Amino acid sequence: MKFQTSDTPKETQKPTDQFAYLDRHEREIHDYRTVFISDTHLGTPGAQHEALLDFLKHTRSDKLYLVGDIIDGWRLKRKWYWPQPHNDVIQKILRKARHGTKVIYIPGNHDEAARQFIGNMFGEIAIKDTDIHETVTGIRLWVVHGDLFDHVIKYARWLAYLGDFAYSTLLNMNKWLNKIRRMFKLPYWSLSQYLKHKVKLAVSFMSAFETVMVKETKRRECHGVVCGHIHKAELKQMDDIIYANAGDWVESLTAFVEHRDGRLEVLQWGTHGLQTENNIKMTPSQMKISSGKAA
Ligand SMILES: [Mn+2]
Repeated sequence: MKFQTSDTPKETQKPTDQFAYLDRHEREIHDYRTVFISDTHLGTPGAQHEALLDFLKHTRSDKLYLVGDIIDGWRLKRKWYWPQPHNDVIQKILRKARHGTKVIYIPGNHDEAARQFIGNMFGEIAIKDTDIHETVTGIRLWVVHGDLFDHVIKYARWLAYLGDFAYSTLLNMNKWLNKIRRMFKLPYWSLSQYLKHKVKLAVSFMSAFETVMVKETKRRECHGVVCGHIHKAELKQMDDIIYANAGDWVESLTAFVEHRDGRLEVLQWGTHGLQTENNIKMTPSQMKISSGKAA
């Protein structure tokens, strides 16, 4: 009898995560001055920990901002869900902090329990309500999760309740849909992202959110804002104010970064790591900054 043990076809080895395969190859570590991530929602089945861990492994920065809804305390309170990979993500962040990355954690509404520790240090991680980040070219960015202005937005409250239920159902459907898509070798596609663009109410809520954030940024005499909360990555100028949203890691798998030369970019992390097409970019010369507000 002859067994071909060494020639087991790759398909049957079935790596438990899609990035394990990529890790057998040498992969570049992308270097940034600052990285912002938000809405990772660890502690929920929707959190895409494989992609997030892969992102953290293959990026480095002087500063890492965690812009809220990092651990989903709301959902954990209702139902405990904490698999090992979620621990790995936290460990990875702690290790970065130990090895010199300045980590700043700004709690959101889903991890509002952490708000009682604002002003304290959690090991090497600073917990802050909001922060002002200055880019290498002197652009002052106000960093905040964004939920605190929900009350100014019409419908936001009931939308949040209804949304939470509908959203987790949708994310579940999304997971199954993409399992099927993977079987047919189709790329990842977000059902909820798609619907969000289609549903009029959601669209008007998101534009109202952006308007409020820009108004608040002006009031704080900053050149721009970096937030999260609405799970829609964005980088644009509104009224000479830079509006940046880091997106999320339950569906869009995005981060907001500052390059070493001050360029700003929304990154998308795909099944093959950093995606270079369709990223939203802004060079310092493109930034229209109203004068008189410079730092
Ligand atoms: Mn939030």
